[in-house]
Amino acid sequence: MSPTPSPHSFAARTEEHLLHTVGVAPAAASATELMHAVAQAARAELAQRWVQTQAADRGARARRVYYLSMEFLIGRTLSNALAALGQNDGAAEALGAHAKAMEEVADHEPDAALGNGGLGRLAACFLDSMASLGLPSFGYGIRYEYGMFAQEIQNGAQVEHPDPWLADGTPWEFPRWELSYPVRFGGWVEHVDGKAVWRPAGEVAAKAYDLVIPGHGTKKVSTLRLWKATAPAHIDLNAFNTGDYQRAATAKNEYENISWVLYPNDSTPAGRELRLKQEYFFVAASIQDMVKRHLDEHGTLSNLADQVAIHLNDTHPAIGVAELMRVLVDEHGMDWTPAWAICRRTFSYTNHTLMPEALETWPVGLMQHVLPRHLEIIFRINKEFLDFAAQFRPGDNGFLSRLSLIDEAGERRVRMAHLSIVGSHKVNGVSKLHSDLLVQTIFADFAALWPERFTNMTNGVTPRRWLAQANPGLSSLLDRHIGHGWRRDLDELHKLAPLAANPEVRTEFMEVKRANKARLAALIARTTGVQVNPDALFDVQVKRIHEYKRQLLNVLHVIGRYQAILANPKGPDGQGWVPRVVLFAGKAASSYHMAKQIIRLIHDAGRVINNDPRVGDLLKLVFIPNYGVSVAETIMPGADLSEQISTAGTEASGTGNMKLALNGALTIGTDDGANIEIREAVGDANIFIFGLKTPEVQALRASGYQPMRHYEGQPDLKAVLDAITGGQFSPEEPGRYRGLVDALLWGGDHYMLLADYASYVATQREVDALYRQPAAWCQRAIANVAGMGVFSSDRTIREYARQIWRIEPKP
Ligand code: 26V
Repeated sequence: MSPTPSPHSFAARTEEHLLHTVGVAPAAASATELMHAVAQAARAELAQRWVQTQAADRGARARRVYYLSMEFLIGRTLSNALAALGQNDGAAEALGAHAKAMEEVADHEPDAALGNGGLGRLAACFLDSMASLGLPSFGYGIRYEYGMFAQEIQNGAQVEHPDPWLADGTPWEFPRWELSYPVRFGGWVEHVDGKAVWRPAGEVAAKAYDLVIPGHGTKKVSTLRLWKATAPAHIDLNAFNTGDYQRAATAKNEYENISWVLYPNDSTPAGRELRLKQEYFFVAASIQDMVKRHLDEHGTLSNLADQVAIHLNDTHPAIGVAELMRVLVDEHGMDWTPAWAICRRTFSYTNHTLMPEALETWPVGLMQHVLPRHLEIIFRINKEFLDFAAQFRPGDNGFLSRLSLIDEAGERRVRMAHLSIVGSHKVNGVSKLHSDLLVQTIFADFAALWPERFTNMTNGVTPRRWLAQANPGLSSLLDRHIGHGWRRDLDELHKLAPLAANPEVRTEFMEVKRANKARLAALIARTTGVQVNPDALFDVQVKRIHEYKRQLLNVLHVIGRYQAILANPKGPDGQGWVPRVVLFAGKAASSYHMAKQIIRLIHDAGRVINNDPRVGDLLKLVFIPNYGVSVAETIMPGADLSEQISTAGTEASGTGNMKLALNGALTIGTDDGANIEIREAVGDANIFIFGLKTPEVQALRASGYQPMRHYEGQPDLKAVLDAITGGQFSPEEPGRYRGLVDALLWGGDHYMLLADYASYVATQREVDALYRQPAAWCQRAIANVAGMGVFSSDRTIREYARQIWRIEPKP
């Protein structure tokens, strides 16, 4: 036991909270109870910072940005909060008194997994940067009762379980009891004296819960305000008293289910009516909240666009364009034309994917049923827009029907991306390539009308979570050699570049990587039961499972390597095989059969390879279940090789590619998304780029791609596919992967795995050759870290702030 902490110290306050807030005898506190007590001590300081930030922003009559997003993948809060508050030592002192380490205690906090993948985690990194840059800002979203599903693997297959992350309460949220807004649905619209009057059929209350997002190196914070749906009426007591419990709860559930679940699907707009209600629910509450704040501070809405920037994180909140028009025109009596000018100056929109199936459209009939007044507003916006567009290409009906907010082919549908573009003053993609492709392909007609509206903001990641918190070993190396400044100015990493030639620095760097790999190996053993050798090359592909991301291409290489090891134990060039651990993690959308089959194949192939005594440590294939922010924090620092192998032109940006390179992994990747900019930043010699480039993919597709030619012309590839279809990895069900392989051979191989296979395998050989030279590998790994400064989300947010939101970040 350490000495008693001084009475007002962080440790003393933690001790107080154990007794008074958690309500346990301090000497008997468990790790979970300690986690709550430390969190309470931190919470008090966060509350102070929140109050001060609000007062300062209000006093300065600050222009604010409101970031609307259906997803915020925050992960855990404790370690990040302690670092931001400068209380790491205080917490260590508090826990030391109970003979507990921070890591153990922090592990007891559940992840706030309020997102599917890249888009949601980007929103979380952005909040961290907005807070750290002192940007007056709010994130607005939904307080899902159940976050992203928990993934379990049963017999090699994904099984989904609910994620009741709030079941035991969270120490981090601040319920704002007085903040509740009505959100209305359905009904009809009456037109009285030229004025529209919406007669809704139902109403639900949106209640605010705040999470305080602390800035680093500043006392400023940002706010993540999440809305919970509450029914207007309580349970029906009459029904209850007659024993009809189901009916008693019907009305309550019908409304409250709006904030129950995060749709675990990023490939199809799922859930239909409920999903549309979710989108409108959080947007309507958020806009009421901003309008109220604006009126409190300014007394008029005429200057709204001068004080407010609203950002649409993808099209999910696009209904906000129609909602703001409704509020200004119907509720505040503004004329249509000035209201539209305000809207256009207020909104901006980011697109995050070119995948056609993820571009949201809503059937006109459904919109009419759920939001009849908004549909009228959308029709009027569309009419005025098409009248305007017609002046540019008179008589070109194809042009107009492609631009229209309504897709008239088949069942009429509202195109939410078109609404977002027309209602915004800026539209951006998330990497240079992606932004170029947007204006060349899906938004080409809009770009012809309004070229100046389209721009690029390459994604970034927060160095506080993805380096300082996730990789304490590398952080301390950096602190010793280049100082502490990189946390708030990631460009400082440049100072590391010359040190790559210094053998002592290289040795230190390799020791850090080795320790991180040992930590990752322990996680692999704990979660999969497979023992791996930390000295093997750790080859990592972690991300949502999707055909375009081509986890299957990676598996084909692994199986090809397995066959080659058996055929040629001395290695391809007689120098033996470089031992490899190939690691996957990621979730498949619950309805996405192909993605689930890929997970199954990884497990089936892994079982065979990992148990083959002829292979031993030379090759291991593992899948860590339930990928999420916290798992990623252990994986990123332990990777040697980062797999970023999407078909060129399909991955909008990627951000895992940035996290891995920042932690010293070398990338093997295609010329896609942000990989291209990573290559520019770290230099051609420090990255492995392979495969078809975007124009080549386009040309091959246009000229008639024939995957069968690759199968027939490449015996090694044929052997791999034959082994899979022959049931070598699924002897109990030999036909299990027929569909997967048929999609390649007979289904057109849409993502061109077979076209890139030879180039991929050849490049993997180059990876092996370099890994055999530890000093040369290490030098390149260090060059990767040194070049990653530009991928800080602070840089991204500065660009958004200056070029889109027109808010100067405070130093
Ligand atoms: C679509 C839908 C449709 C309805 C059901 C729920 C849902 C959830 C997400 C999506 C779109 C997913 C788009 C996405 O996550 N894109 C990723 O965004 C990252 C951040 O910009 C980027 O790095 C990745 O390349 C991109 O795939």
